[in-house]
Amino acid sequence: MSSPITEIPQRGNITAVTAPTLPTSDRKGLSKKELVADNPTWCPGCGDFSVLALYFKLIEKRKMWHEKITTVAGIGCSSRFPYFVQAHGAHYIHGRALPFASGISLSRPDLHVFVFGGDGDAFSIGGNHFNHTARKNIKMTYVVMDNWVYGLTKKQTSPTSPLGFKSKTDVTGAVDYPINPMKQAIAAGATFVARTTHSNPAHVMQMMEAAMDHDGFSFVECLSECVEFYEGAFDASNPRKGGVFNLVPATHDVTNEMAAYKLADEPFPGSFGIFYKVTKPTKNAKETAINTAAMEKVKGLKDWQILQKSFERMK
Ligand SMILES: Cc1ncc(C[n+]2csc(CCOP(=O)(O)OP(=O)(O)O)c2C)c(N)n1
Ligand code: SF4
Ligand SMILES: [Mg+2]
Repeated sequence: MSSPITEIPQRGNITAVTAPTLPTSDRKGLSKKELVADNPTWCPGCGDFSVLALYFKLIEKRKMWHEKITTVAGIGCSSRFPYFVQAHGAHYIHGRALPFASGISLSRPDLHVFVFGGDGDAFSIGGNHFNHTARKNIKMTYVVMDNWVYGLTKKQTSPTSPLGFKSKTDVTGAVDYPINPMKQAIAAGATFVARTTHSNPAHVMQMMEAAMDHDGFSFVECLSECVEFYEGAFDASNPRKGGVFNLVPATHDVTNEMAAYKLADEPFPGSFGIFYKVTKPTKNAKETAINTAAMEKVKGLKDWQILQKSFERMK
C-alpha cells in the first residue's frame, strides 16, 4: 500500500515533508510499551509518578503518535519528565520551557505541545515567561506539578511554599507570601485554567484531556506531593488521608472571570476542576493569518525573486 506524505505547515514558502506514515485508519495508537523510556529516577511515592502514568494513558487513549506530540520541560524533579517519555521533546533550561515550547507551537501548528514542570521552574525563575505565554494565548498544555518546594535541589522555599514552611532557605519558616498559581494564570490571560491533584488519577486524566482539547494556552496546576521534602503537604485534599476533595460546583460559570477568582481564593484545599475557560484567538492563528497574507503578496514568485524584491525595498 502506498503511504501518504504528511505536509507540515511552515513559515515562509518552504514546506517540510515528514517521513511517510501509514494512513490514519491503519495505524494503531501507541502502547505504553512504546512510550516508556528510562525508568523514572523519582523517589518512591513521589506524586510525579502519577502524572507520568496518566500522560501515557492520555496518549494511548487519544491515539496520538510520536510525530504528533512533543514533551517539553525545564529543570527540576518534575521537569525530568521528558527523559521518561519515549517521544520527541526536550529537558530544557531552568525556567525556559515555555519560550522553547512557544517556538515549537508557533512553527509546528500540527503538533500538540505538552509542557511539564515544577512550581519553582514555573513561578520563580520562569515566572515572567509564564505570564507572557499565557497572555499571548499560545497553543500548548502546561501542567505544573506543584509540590510547594524545590525538590531537586533538596528543600528550598518555592514561590508556592506556605508561610512558615521551614526549608534550607528559611530555617525559621517562610516569611514571603506565596503566589496563587490559579489567580496568576487567570490574571495573566490564560484561556484555560484548571486544578487537580495527583492523588485523584481519574481527575488528573480528565483535566489533562480537557486541557489538551482547548485551543489556546491551557494551564493545569496539579498538586504533586514531594514525599522526601514536603511529606503530607496535601493531606487535607486527600480523602484517603482524612481530607476532602471538592469538585468545582456544577453551577460554576467557567467563562466568568470573577467567579474563577473567587474559587481561586478559597482556602486550601479549595476546589478541583476547571476554574476558567474562554475562547480567544490564539497567537498561532494570528501568526498564520499574517503569514498567509504575506505569502499571498509573493504568490507565484520564485525564492530568488522574493529575495530580490526585499533587496529592492532596502535601496
Ligand atoms: C539557572 C539555574 N538556576 C538554578 C538552578 C538550580 N535548580 C535546579 S532545579 C531548581 C528548582 C526546582 O524546583 P521545582 O521547579 O519546584 O521542581 P521540583 O524539583 O520541585 O519538581 C533549582 C533552583 C538551575 N538548574 N539553573
Ligand atoms: S525529591 Fe521530592 S519531588 Fe523530587 S523525586 Fe523525590 S519526592 Fe519527588
Ligand atoms: Mg517544586
